[in-house]
Amino acid sequence: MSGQTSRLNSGALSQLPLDVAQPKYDRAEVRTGVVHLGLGAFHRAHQAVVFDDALAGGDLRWGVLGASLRSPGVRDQLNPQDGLYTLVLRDGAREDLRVIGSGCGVLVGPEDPAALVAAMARAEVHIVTLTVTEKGYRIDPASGDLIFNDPDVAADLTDLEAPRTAPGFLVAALKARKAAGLKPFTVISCDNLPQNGQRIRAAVLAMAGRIDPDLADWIRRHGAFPQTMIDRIVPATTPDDVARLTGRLGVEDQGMVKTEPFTQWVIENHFAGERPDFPGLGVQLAESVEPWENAKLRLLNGAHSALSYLGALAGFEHVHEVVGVPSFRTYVQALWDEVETTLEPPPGLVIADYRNALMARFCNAALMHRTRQIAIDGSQKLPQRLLATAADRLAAGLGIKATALGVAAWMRWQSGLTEGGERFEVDDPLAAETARRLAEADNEADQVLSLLRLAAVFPQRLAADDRFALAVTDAYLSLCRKGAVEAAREAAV
Ligand code: CS2
Repeated sequence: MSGQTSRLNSGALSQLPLDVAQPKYDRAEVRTGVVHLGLGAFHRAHQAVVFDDALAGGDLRWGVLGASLRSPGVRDQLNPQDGLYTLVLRDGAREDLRVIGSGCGVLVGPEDPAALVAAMARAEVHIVTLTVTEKGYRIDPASGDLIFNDPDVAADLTDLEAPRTAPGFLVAALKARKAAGLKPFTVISCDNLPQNGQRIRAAVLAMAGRIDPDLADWIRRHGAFPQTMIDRIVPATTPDDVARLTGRLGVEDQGMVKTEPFTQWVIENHFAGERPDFPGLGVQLAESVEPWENAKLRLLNGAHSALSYLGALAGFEHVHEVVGVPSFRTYVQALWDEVETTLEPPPGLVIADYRNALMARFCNAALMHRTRQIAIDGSQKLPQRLLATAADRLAAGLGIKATALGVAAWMRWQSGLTEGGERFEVDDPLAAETARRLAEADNEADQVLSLLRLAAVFPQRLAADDRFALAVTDAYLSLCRKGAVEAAREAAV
């Protein structure tokens, strides 16, 4: 990126083009009511915007202190910009720009873990939100249990002064709050995990229970871990995006995020203390989030994953290109038909409309959403996105042809080779293990059986179901012999 152009910061706001929206509230008066763990693009394009709306509405309690639990990259993007960055909304030819001002600084967990714990323990913090990706929870995807033999979890259990994991930071900060006579903060998981609130609660209680049973008891009685459904498509920012925005702004914004107009957040109505006026900010509070979550994880994310593996195997780089291929488009409808029988839609959700809207979102060419971005960490994503549908359908005696192809496409992706012969690195915590299993198997059918024995991915009951093994094997053989486009066509018949 150019060192010539100056950066977006508070001083540059007055010179921005008039069609760029920007914070109208007094940023100097903003308090830090929220700490966010895992400050990626998704948070900046979603929750940070809601808190920015709260500030714009005059409630200045909801500034966000962001934390990276890994690298300092995002701190170096945002701190020199006084926390400011541009939200770029793209839909076809339309592009709307808005500078978001809710960020109150960025800390890097590994550099100074105690500083982050102290920040989370401050009385003015009422909410801790998380987007640490599925694997950041240190939970076994198949069982939902905290992985006690994960080296970082083990380190947190022996030395909570310098936590390394998301559950570790939460436990350390809750411990400090208890000692200071404060209430717990509300923990809001914003990752695409099933029952995300219950899962992070279970991980926190499991860790706290080993460290200090009284603390675990206090968290159990006073803590709140509402379940959420969270939705907005946020492709990774590219250097081209930054260059294009620099052209519009006249200053360089290294923290920009690009996204679609659609956004949705449903939160279980259960808080430990204060919260912003979520309903007034367009956030739905619900007594039960599960029906929303299942619909979103299985329809949107399930289709996203299946389309990404199939499309990327066939050499398509972006989601809108994949759904431009007739057989992939028909395949998604077949997948959604399968999913639909497993859902109990909540009041206010009409599945037919939801499907139409999803297809339109997938077709948004201006997003340039890369299939390989979605393909990351499939072993963590498969259970909630595709396997849950398969299990429910089989329990009801129904077929799973389209769902099985999504699972088979993930297996095929683990080979690290596209249909065009291009080698790529499989970005998945189980990549080494899946590569070994694929290499050691005698034939293609054995490859499937060997991968089905991955207990961290496939619940035992499903792996042991012959109907499941057969459907996935058929789909896998069809993929190997005929390629993704033809396999998708067959799966939709
Ligand atoms: C995507 C999600 O990368 C992925 O795995 O499926 O990030 C998806 O874009 C969001 O969940 C949409 O809300």
